[in-house]
Amino acid sequence: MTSNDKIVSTSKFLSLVLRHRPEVIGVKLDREGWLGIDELIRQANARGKTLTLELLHDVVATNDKKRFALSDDGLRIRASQGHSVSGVELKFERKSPPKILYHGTVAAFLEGIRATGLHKRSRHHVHLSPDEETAKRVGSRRGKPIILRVAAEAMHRDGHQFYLSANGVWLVDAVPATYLTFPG
Ligand code: HQG
Repeated sequence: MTSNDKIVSTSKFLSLVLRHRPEVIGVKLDREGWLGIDELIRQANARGKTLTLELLHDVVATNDKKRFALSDDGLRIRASQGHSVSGVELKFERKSPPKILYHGTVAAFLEGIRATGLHKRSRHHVHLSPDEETAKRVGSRRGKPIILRVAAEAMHRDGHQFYLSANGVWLVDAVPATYLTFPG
């Protein structure tokens, strides 16, 4: 089995290529974010990044957030969500959300969020978590996490569309501040 360090560094590399900057290894994702595995391995290796089919399969199988998925025929790979690259639009499943969803962030962003709600910034959607624990982990990437509650059911009733990614992340275009509850 591949070492954890190798899995983590490969996962980061795949996030870069499959979500944000495929051009770093000279490849293009298709409209739905897929990239041929042969091409990915060939192009990565040509640029000095050791990548094998076995390593890719290990990363897909063990990834903590199930970030990557293989096509049914096993020939292509894509990120399940989190893209910022242009020209890619995954067909997410439209779904009615639960009453409450959560968003993990940090104190430095609160003033902006109170003023204008949650924006997607460089990604294609605002990401919301199904539970507080997950939101805490998302916020922790930037410092001490702050958890916001999102009145998802009310938002949906008012006409906002919600999507659920294959790996369980809830996605929306934006969250107006009126649907947010701030802690404290
Ligand atoms: C903040 C990771 C000021 C927002 C995670 C967030 C997630 C505002 C940051 C996924 C704002 C955007 C996504 C406003 C939003 N004023 N700040 N009006 N509106 N923000 O990384 O949700 O590891 O694009 O609070 O686990 O942090 O990559 O989004 O802090 O699932 O698989 O702007 O990325 O997954 O940051 O994280 P991001 P996120 P992976």
